Amino acid sequence: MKFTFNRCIFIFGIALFMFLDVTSNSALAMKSYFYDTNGRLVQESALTGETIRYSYDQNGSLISKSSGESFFQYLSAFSSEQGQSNWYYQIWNGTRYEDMTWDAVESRWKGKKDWDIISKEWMHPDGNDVALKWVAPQTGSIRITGKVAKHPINLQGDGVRVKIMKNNTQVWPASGWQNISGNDSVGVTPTVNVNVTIGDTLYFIVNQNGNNGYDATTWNPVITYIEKFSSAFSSQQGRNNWYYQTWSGMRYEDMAWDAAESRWQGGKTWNIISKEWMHPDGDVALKWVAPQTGSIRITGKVAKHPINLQGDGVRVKIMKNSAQVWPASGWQSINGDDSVGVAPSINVNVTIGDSLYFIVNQNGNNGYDGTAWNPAIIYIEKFSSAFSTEQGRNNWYYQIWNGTRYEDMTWNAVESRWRGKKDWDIISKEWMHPDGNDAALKWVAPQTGSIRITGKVAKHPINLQGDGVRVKIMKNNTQVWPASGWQSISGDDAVGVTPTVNVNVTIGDSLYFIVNQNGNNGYDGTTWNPAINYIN
Ligand SMILES: [Ca+2]
Ligand SMILES: [Ca+2]
Ligand SMILES: [Ca+2]
Repeated sequence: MKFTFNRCIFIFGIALFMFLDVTSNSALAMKSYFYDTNGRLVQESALTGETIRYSYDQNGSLISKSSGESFFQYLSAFSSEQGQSNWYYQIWNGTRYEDMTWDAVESRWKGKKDWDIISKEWMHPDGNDVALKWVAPQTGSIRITGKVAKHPINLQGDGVRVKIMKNNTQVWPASGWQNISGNDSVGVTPTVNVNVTIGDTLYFIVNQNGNNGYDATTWNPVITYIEKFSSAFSSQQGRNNWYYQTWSGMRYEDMAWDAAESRWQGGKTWNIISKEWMHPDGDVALKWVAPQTGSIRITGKVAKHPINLQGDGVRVKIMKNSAQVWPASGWQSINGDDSVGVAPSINVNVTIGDSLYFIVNQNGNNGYDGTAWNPAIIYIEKFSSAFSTEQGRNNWYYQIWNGTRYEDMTWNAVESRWRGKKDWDIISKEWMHPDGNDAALKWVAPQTGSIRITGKVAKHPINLQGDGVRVKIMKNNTQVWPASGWQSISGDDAVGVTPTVNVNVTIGDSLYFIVNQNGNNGYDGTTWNPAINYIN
């Protein structure tokens, strides 16, 4: 059903509009809105990829609004701007990637040679390979899908060869090229899972094979962040970083895949983990192994399954390795008839290889103990993912610098933003504004190591006037970017700059992302979305 629905959208096309969301006081959220041909909103995506999907019945009535996984699709993101929605249009000349240029007359991208082309519907190589590039806006695990095939009006010639790279490493096929023969309109659909760090680059490359006659190729890559367990569920242990286990009281043991029932089966009859529910016969445990070091947020409701609302209930907890992380101690009880359940929201620092266990215990007996638990895990180094109403939450603080010292701002619940001493000392999720005082985002290192700081800073699109701002990054009392003085951002600079800085930090070190008003404070709304990742 979902497939059919999506397919309709793809066939008839999606109109993409970007505008400023002014529906709330906090305002100013840059989002992309996707509509179907009937003008119904079908997807709402923040620049980080955080996505809400809307579904409708045949009468056009809204039937669901759900937080989807962060989701990036080339076809709906196609743009006349390099980098828009994280996509770039390039050629590979055998030595390096080069940006294509937009051909406004033909509404498509062109490279150095006549038939180096990327349009919304097809790619065409010409000696040079053509490459669709996608840059990861956040750290996490992704799944890459999307069919590649010859274009229906070019079903001749000696075909093309395709592959997917992550930075300089090939991720699909295992080696060499995937051949697509000249008349192959069916093509192939890769399914590849890859861990990415913010800033990592994927390339979807088409090579002409032999000659370039009739080489138009359709490729619609789809990239989905799969931190949510239900999106990552698999019939293989360890796939997407998830494992399916039982806990004997002494040790964890892998379950076995039951192909007939499409679920995991432990040693006892009712030790079961399916995509929709877990059932203990003793304890069952979902295990997630951190693919990289960083700070994560764990959410996701746990409740009794709707068809098992009887019995003496279950008990649940979350462990990191052998230390309990939720609840504070003991177990969280879920009553037999509790279909509402509880939704933990926990922030934890992990080192690559750390294990999280989501454990369900049968409590009393195991009658009717089917339990629905859909843990979601996201890395929260990116400020926009970590923004909070609490100082220090997710390691971020909201401050002013008054020329002498840093002072905490206070949360304004009405406006959903942080406020300092003066009227325009403001930090919201989407923008910062100085007012005599500098506005300062502070991040405190949760562990010792080497980090990379990235994330664009620019004037906010609705404040493109005035004498601009000045920005810098400090580590404790030492400036780390720019080399000295300030980085100026002129009043109308919506493009801005993206620092890339590597710094060693010791646990407890503070980084400050500082915006100074420069001259006066008129129109000084500034977007800055720092991303911090441990790189060791
Ligand atoms: Ca060819
Ligand atoms: Ca029970
Ligand atoms: Ca100014």
